[in-house]
Amino acid sequence: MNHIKVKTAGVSIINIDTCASTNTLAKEYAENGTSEKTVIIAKMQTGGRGRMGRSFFSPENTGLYMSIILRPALTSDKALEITTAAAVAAARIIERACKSDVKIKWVNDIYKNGKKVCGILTEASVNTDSSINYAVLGIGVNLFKPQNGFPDDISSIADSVYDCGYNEELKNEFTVMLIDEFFSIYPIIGQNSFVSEYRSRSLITGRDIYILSDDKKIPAKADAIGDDYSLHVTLDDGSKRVLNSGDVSIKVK
Ligand code: BT5
Repeated sequence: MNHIKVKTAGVSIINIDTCASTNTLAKEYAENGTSEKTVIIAKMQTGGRGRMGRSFFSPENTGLYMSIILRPALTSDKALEITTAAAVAAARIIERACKSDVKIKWVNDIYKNGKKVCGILTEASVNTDSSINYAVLGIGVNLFKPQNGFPDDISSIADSVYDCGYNEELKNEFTVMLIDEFFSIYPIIGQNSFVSEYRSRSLITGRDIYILSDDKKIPAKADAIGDDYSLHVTLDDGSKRVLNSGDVSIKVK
């Protein structure tokens, strides 16, 4: 990647060829005192990570794999809003880039025409008084068609933002837009300001879903997203539940 220039003041970008996970690397930098708004971008990852121990397919000449070091003045109960702010920013920019129907699948995935093109993983280090010491915001976006296609286990659920092979200029342009868009929302995290947009972009509201928890797969209907980004559902027996994204994942039926 060529050197890119973002509008947001104070952002510094570290470009690397490869690493296991930019989130893991960013956490090491953050532990060593690296300042907020440092962005690590890798051309590929050998051990890209998703939530709950899942992996994120991150080959070269395919995607944007980046992690942003943040030091927000927030308590840990607001940490989820880093993910949801990034989801809103990513949805806006992906929509601008591909001009398709772009939705957020609770809580951290972006879908284009029903297929996943982006995943977000935020990892926070919390002080004993519950304030956030640092957070690492990891965003992975499938920008281009992978050279050898997506692996079998995700080929039916994954897609790319652009319907073409690798194009460095497009990647640089997208990266700049996404970083600037995220930092335009970042100052209002914790103020409940973008929950309505998050809701309006929700892929699952009103739909039949499965709740995935431990080894269980529980059918339910997704009713609404709460102000705290919890998911309100109705189970098949008519009972209501409020789900926390830290405890469960969901799958659209
Ligand atoms: C995520 O988790 O999707 C979060 C992904 C975050 C990736 C970024 S890249 C930069 C930074 N460094 C990292 O190591 N991570 C972050 P989750 O919602 O748990 O989804 C994981 C699931 O998505 C997998 O189990 C697969 O089913 C599917 N998946 C894996 N790779 C994919 C891809 N490239 N595109 C679409 N779906 C994928």
